[in-house]
Amino acid sequence: MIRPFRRWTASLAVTAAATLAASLLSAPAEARDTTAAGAAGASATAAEPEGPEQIRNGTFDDGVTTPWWHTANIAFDAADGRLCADIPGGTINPWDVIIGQDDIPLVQDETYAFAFSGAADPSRVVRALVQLPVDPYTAYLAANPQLTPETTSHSFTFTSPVSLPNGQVVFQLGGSATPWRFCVDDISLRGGAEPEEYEPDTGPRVRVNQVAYLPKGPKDATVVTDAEAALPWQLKNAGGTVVASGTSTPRGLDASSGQNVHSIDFGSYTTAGTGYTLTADGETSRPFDISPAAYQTLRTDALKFYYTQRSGVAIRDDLRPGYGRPAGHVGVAPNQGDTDVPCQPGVCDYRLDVSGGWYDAGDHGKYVVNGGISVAQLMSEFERTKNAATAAPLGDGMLALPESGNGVPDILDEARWEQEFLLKMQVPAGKPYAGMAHHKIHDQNWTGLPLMPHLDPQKRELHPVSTAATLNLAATAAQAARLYAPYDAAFAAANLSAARRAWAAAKANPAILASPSDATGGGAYNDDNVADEFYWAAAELFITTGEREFKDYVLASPQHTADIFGERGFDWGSVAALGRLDLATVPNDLPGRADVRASVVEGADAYLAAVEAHPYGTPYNPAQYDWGSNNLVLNMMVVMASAYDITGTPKYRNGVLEGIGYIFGRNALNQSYVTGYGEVASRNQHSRWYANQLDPALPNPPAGTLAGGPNSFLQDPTAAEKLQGCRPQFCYIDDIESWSTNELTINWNSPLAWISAFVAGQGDGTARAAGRCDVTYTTHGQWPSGFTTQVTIKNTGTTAINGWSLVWSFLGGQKTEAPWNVSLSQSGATVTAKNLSHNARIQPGSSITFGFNGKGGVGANPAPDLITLNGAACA
Ligand code: 9MR
Repeated sequence: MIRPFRRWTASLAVTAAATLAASLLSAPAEARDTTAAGAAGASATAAEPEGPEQIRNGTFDDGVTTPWWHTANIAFDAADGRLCADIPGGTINPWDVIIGQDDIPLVQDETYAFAFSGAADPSRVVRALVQLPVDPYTAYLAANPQLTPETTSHSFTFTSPVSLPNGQVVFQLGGSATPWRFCVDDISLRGGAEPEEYEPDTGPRVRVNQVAYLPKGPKDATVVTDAEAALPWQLKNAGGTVVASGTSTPRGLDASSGQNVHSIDFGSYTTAGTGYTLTADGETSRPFDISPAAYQTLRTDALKFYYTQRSGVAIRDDLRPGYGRPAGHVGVAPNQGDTDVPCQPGVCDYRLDVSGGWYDAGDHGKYVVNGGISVAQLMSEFERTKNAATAAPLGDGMLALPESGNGVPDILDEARWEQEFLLKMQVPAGKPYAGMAHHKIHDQNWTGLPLMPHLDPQKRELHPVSTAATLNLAATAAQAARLYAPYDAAFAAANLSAARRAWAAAKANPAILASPSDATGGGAYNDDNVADEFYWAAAELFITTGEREFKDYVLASPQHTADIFGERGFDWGSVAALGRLDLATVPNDLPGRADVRASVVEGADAYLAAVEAHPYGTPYNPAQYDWGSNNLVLNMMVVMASAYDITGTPKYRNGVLEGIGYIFGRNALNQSYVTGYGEVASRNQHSRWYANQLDPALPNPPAGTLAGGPNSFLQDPTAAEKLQGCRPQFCYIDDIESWSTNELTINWNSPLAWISAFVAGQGDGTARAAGRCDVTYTTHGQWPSGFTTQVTIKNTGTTAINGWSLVWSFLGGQKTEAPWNVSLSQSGATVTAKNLSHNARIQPGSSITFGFNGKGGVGANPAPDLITLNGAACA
């Protein structure tokens, strides 16, 4: 995976309908053209106000065009130190062709001078606007200067009737029957207040996990101080009584924050309670709990996030009070999709119904590669409940979904919403590239904020197929085939067939890469290395089917043995870890599986060492933080948690419990990155419909929404303006306009959900009890319609077992029948075996044996990794 950094994304483009509304509704404050060269015959008086310059890059001196954006029907360049574009003929309205700049602050009652020099060849009248960036696009200045082949200067003054952080300057250039060329230079908007220097409020210098520590888990904090020597600290309960004290450990200068810091370990204090504070160096931390309770709600909130991201269906206010909204993109005007979507011109000659799925993020786009990792992580969160000793059940009814009560675990209902969309993105049989998946579907042009999904008037388009998207489909469909088999055999079979078709198509087209420049109206999600996607898909297909072709591919792939747990974790573009983790944690018969499991533990060792080395306890410590750094932190914790599931060794679990502190407030900004969790938390994530910061009538993101997190590359204008020179941990701002540091996405909430379920499963943090049983589970015969299995339980403890209940899960759709020496019941893939009266008692050192016939299951039928006896895991 190699991804470009420093990409400026044009976040907005006005729409024809909305701009029409603006031009009808609004009257400019003043639009007097004081044209220097006299093209319009006006006087050459210079415009009045002399305030600070509000336009960024108005002179194009460096030959760069950022942060200017344009509609998709033109290209522009600044090669000769001014901005020029060939404007096509044949458009109808002025707003059919636009060049603009966003995020221009306007201050109410301030007077501004807007000026530029421009040329049109042949001559044209253009529209120059300073306006509200969203419907109703109110114009505060609307001018119609005439431009000629000879460059002329134009200036205008107006008084802003509003204060706005995100005003917009646009040149509307459409409406000409014939083509012409437009050039502009020295664009200036002077006036208003000097932009305030941004200084984050980081509160007290003692930094804690503001959400909660587990009573029996590790408890670490960080204090920012000039002191070189150890400092005394005190832990106080809600009543202010000191309940523990000690001294800090000086940690020196932390490069990720530029701060001199000490760490504090108060893990020996284990009493549950709320409202604790930690005091050191004269500063008192924000309050926190010592309790597992918050993680019980977070594990559901982090998953509930997905229902409100759903496209193609009305969000019910009774299920999410305050978040109900009409169905988005179901073909009801002004929406144009997604029930009958064409391809981009020249890409295909058919249309697809690609309605449904989740919106990717704060935009209305839907992208297969990002949907892929998201749905995979949700499915893996569920699959973990079948295979991990400390996973709490994820049942039906826990997420308040429309599907709640249907007998299927809610997390699978939610994941299915996306998986069904991914299946729809596959090219139908008989068409070119049949079996491949379209990379993405999104608006033709970027839309502005706020914009409810059902109000998006943009044309929706399918973009070309890609090998990466196709392999995402193969991997998730293969995983879905085994997980949904107990609940819906037809859906499982459809997934397996789609996965096989996708795999074959990807093998036949192994290098169709998404273009990095395909980023108008939606993200590019380009990835020029798909070896990891091939590996992930082969791993899932092998786990589900057990078939030779996939086993051979996995074993031959260099990805299988490569060190894939690097210092930047993994994410949507580097997915080998998804395959490796599933091969390690989901039962399968791969030769050398012990080495696969060992490789995960080795990766976890490196992350654990990084947690311990970092004074803020994060495993993520590159010199520069990436876009979505919080999801990288959380994915590293998935590796540590998996090592705990594999080994049962408490240090890996403790690494996770310490590492989450960084996400929940033990960081340089002293804030939690999860809405609704922690005393001070992100709440203005970039989103077109949770845009409360721009429109108080709209909500903030729901509780349990993760923010992208610090991004050293400052890839949006707000970050670039406010965070220049930031140390990595400071490269974040809780501002809705900062999409490169503060967006929300489906693939960032998925590791949050996974990890909060892991933490919730740890109860109060007491290390899990070792079982006193040794179980052998042997499938003696396997034939097309069934199998026969024998199970022996040996009591390895020192006292008699008197009555037993043994629990394990099948990989897929297997069902038990014809038991002997045992009473069996099954829910989904999970079987509970109970003793009969004659074999209830097992003496120390003795064994009992029972068996059953089974049927069903379309593929592999491995022995389970996890069998519990009376609640404790057997060896
Ligand atoms: O998460 C993506 C990040 O890894 C990329 O560096 C970045 C630039 O291509 O794009 C991010 O994804 C955004 C996508 O392009 C559009 N939807 C919102 C995504 C999150 O910001």
